[in-house]
Amino acid sequence: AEKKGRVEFRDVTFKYPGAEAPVLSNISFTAEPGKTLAIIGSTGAGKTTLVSLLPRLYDVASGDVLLDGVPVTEMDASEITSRVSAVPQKPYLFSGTIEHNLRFGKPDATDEELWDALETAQAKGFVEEKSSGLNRRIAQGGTNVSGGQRQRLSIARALVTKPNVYLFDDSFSALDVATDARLRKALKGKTKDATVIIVAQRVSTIADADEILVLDNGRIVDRGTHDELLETSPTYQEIVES
Ligand code: DCP
Ligand code: MG
Repeated sequence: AEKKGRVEFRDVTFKYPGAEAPVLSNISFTAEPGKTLAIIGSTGAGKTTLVSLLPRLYDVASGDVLLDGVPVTEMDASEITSRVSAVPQKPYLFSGTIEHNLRFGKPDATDEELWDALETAQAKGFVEEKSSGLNRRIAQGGTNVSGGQRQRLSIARALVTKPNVYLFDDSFSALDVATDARLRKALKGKTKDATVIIVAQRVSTIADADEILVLDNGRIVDRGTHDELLETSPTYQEIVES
């Protein structure tokens, strides 16, 4: 069967409600199933805004965001949620058990699926270390787990839903470089048929992406693979050296 999850932005411009200037201008790109698209750029460049347009946290001012050729503005919320899993830059956990948090997007997931997702997200050891396991309680806002653990549980939650598209907004930044690398390797095996879009701060996180978009001030200023950008993009070189 044909793989699903092709994401296309066509000349997208976006302004926050009430703002004068657009924070995104003329954004066009395609992300294909089985591939990883990365987005990098300085703080305030518009990365989070860009990835929030696919799950329709906001709608575009002009242009189109399409999922498998259909504008997301024509899809209902439940279809988008079942097909697109977003791990937000500031992941949230609910007060309740780890199990409750993981099953959020797929209530009928089996325990095996939950453990499998935890293993990929490098969070299995953390859950196993207490005898309460999946029944361990998370405080409201996830305040009784560390930032890195919150990120990994949030990644596991996204994996449980088995979507067509994964959006990771700076999801690996709280992890040490070795855990980041292990997690992304495990992730690769589990997301082979899906479209993966990764927003990152660290070049090491995205160096192996199929395509990298360099975002600056709401515009895509350069695009290519890591090796291509090292040759052609002063903005990318600056990020590499920072
Ligand atoms: N912005 C806004 N209103 C919001 C969110 C953001 O006016 N609710 C503005 C702040 C920035 C611009 O939009 O000028 C882009 O913000 P992003 O959060 O999209 O930027 P990044 O995700 O690239 O920044 P960071 O790397 O800090 O996460
Ligand atoms: Mg951001």
